[in-house]
Formats: sequence, structure tokens, C-alpha cells
Amino acid sequence: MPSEPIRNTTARWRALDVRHHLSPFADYKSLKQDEGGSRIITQAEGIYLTDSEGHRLLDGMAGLWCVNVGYGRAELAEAAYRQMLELPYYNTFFKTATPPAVELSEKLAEIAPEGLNRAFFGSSGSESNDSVVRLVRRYWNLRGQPEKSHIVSRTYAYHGSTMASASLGGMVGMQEGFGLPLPGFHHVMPPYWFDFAEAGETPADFGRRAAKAVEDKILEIGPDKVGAFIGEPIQGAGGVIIPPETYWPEIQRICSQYDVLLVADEVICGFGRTGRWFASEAFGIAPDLMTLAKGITSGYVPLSAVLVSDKVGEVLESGEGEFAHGYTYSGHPVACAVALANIALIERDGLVEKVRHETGPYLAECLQSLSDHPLVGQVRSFGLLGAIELVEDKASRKHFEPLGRVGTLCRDHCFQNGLVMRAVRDGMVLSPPLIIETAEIDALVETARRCLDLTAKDLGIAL
Ligand code: PXG
Repeated sequence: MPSEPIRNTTARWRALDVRHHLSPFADYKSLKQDEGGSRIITQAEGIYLTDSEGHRLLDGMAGLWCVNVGYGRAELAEAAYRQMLELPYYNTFFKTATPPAVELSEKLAEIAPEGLNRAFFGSSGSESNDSVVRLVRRYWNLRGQPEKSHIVSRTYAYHGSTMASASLGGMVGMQEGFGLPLPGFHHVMPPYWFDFAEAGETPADFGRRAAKAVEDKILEIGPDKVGAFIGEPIQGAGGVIIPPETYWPEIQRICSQYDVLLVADEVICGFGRTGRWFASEAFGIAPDLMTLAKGITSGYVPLSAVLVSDKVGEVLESGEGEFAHGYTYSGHPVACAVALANIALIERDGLVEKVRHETGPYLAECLQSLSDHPLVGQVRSFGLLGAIELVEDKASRKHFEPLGRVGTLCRDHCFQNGLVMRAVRDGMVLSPPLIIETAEIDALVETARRCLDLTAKDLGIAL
């Protein structure tokens, strides 16, 4: 008797997930025992995901802040296919390179802010931030100041999940129990007015105080020991923390004054997310190093880069000996070919301008309409990055206790109602694909309001 064919069913996939698959950032006990495995996503088109049971979800997070051109773009699949037939792999070690790697380096130099003319490739934001640590140390070694190896970062920063990039990051949960941060990594308060400002402190004053925390830290460690400051122009995974206008100009001044390299982590902010090619342009930041990933290929294949300024590049190129660092897949030809096709799509469809002039302002306006909701303490957005803070008391900006519970309630309602919106503590965060249309933003915000109502109902709050 022929054996029963293996059927691809939800039950089978979930069973395999429980038995064999360890997901990142998961509570294995509860995922495997209580929930019976992960929700299985099988398809996607435009801004919508489909799960294995046929439910359709509006992806308000563009995957993990990365699917900038939306799902199902044949141009990217074709670019990968063509490159795989032509040259699926060759490395960029030992004095070799490939056309896609050098063509992409040039294209990035063209679209990046002034003076960032060189690229060092990796396959993830974490890898590229490890490369940042190496580049900072190499630079100061070549400058004859090897003791300038310390790096200053911020609480709630997310720079990746390797040992070095999680040390750069400011997520305590990723450090405790793992012997992190490694020595030489320091953290100061983020420019997060909503949670960190004192009563009556204006955003402008607070922005200056948050920048001064960086200066104080540099002075505490000693400017002769601090090699770099790293920051996301807008902190993404930390909760879409948009700094006051006074913050970045002060950071720029402080870094110049103490001869500290300024690193902009644009892994989330880059490739049109903020209505500029890079958020550094919007905030007037002139970085010495810039980390890119995610939107560089719209997440279709893994790729990342560190863009290196002329100032740093000239020192690297004038020093004796090799830079002993790199990855098998640095400058992977297929990934670079997909990145080139992705950038061409962003240009052809005018997505940067669309976010800046049309959908960014429209999202801001629609989010504003949620401010009257009893749970909403603040809405904020910049381009297509948005956040809705849920609070117990609007006037004092007091959060519910324990922090994170209400955000999770709201997120679960969103999922049940066809919307992917993440919770960071009790902030609901949004980062939809850049192809989203205004009518789809209406649908997104309408669902969000419905889910806020359901959350309020759970909490016994009258509407
Ligand atoms: N820098 C920034 C600013 C990021 O947001 C990384 C570096 C690391 O990139 P890789 O490719 O190594 O993951 C990130 C990644 C979340 C979430 O839950 C955010 C990220 C990754 C996973 C989850 O918000 N950001």
C-alpha cells in the first residue's frame, strides 16, 4: 500500500516548529508548551501577509522594519536568478572582487550623504556593527592612539545580537546573564523625551540635556580613551524614539570637539524610511561611519554594509599591513545584485519622495486622530516610522504596571484583527512598507483604533 503523502498542513508545520526549530528571541517554554508553536506565514504580496490558515494580515512592520519595496517584486527575484546563473558566488578576499560588489559600492556612494565613498560589506546589521568596532579600533591604531578604543552608546539602542553588537546596544535583557556588555562599551540616556524628561522640561531643553549626557560620559572615561559614539538617528527597536531637534547638532559638536568618531546606525532609518535616502540628511548628521542593512535589499536576501567616510578611508588606505577582518559573504554577488535592483526600484517608483511628501505626512495626520483615545499618551512619527504610547494617565505620562503587559494585549488584538503592529514596552510601533497607499493607511489606523478600544475594554476603561 502506498504510504500517505506528507501533506503541508498547518498542524504539521507547527509540530515541526515545536520539535526542531529554535526561533530567535522566543520564550521556548511558553511557545512550545502553551502555544503549540509559531504562526506559519506562507505568502505575501504588496503590504499583505497570508498565514497557513489563509488569514490575511496588513504588515505594519514591513517584516522586521525591512521590506521597503513591499512583497512580491519580480524585479528582485529576477536579479537574483540572473546573478545566480552568471556567478552565484565568489569572494572578495585575496585581491578579488565581483561586478555587483563594486557596482553597488559606487551606487551607495552616489546616494549616501557627502563624503561616504567606500563600503565594507557583511550579511547582517549585527555583522556590520561588529565591523564598525573593528574599523574604529583599526582607525585609532593607525592614528597612533590605540587607547581610543571605548565606544559610547545609549540605553534602548539596538545594534544587533552578536556579542559585540549587543554590547553596543543598550538592551539590558540581551546583556544580563551573558557577561555583556564587553569591556569598553558605555551607555547613556536616550533622547526619549516622553519617558526621560523632567516635569515641565521642554523637548528642546531635554534634547540638549540628553546630548550633554554623552559629553559627560566622554569626560568621565577620558576623551583620549573614547574612539566613537554610535546612535540610530531614530531609535527603532527601542520604541521609535525621535530625538528633539536640539539633540543631533549637539552630538555632532561634541564628537568634533573631543575627536570622537560619529557612527550613524541607519539599519532601520536608511533607504527611504524617513522620507530621505538616509535619516542623517534629515537630522543634519555628518557621520564618519554609517551602518546599513535591512532596506538595502528590502530584506529579500541578507546584506549589510558599513559606509566609510573619506576621513576614515584615507587613514585605512595609508596604513601599513592588512585589515584582518571580513566574512565569507562580504560583498556576496547575488545579494549585491538584488540591492542594485532594489535601489533601482526605489528610484523608479519615487518611494523616497512619496514618503516625504505624501504618505509620511498622511500617516502623521492619521495617527494624530488617535490622540483623543483614553489609552493614548502620545503619538509620534517621522516618515513611515510611527509610535503610539499607551498610558494609564495622560497628563503625567504614567505607564501601566507592569510595563509591557498592555502593549502585549494590544498587539495580540491587532494580530487577531489582521494587523501586524509591534509592542515595545507599552509603545505600539509601526514601520509599514514604503509602497503603502493613503487608503491603506486609513485601514491600518482604523484597525489600530478598534484594537485600542478592545484593549481599553480588557482593562475596564470606559470609552
Ligand atoms: N542596527 C539596528 C538599528 C537594528 O534595528 C540591527 C542593527 C541588527 O541587524 P540584524 O540584521 O543583525 O538583525 C538592527 C536589527 C525588533 C527587531 O524586534 C529589530 C531588529 C532585529 C530584530 C528584531 O524590533 N533590528
